[in-house]
Amino acid sequence: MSDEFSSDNSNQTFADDKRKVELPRQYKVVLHNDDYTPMDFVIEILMTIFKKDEMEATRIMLNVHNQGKGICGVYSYEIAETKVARVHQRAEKNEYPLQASMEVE
Ligand code: TYC
Repeated sequence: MSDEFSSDNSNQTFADDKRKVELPRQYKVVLHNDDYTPMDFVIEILMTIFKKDEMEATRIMLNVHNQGKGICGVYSYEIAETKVARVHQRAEKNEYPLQASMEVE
């Protein structure tokens, strides 16, 4: 064996290998402000779906409230998509207009 499939793991084998390693894309989940969703509900969403502690959840919620939108986390495509869907499901169930979206990091 002569190339990357070699079982020789010495660094020399790979020292001049400049081939690019492509990392999977990451996606920001963005929360959007509105005039109707209660602050406490948004904090609850950030704590349960985005695993933030109460201080961080409050900080993110107030940032979204004041700036119009804000990042609540960065994830792989599938995880980001699932979190956006969970936000919308829970908002709809409670009849709030809360919106989330995803953007390429
Ligand atoms: N603006 C809302 C209020 O005053 C609170 C809010 C914060 C709503 C963040 C959505 O993503 C949001 N009740």
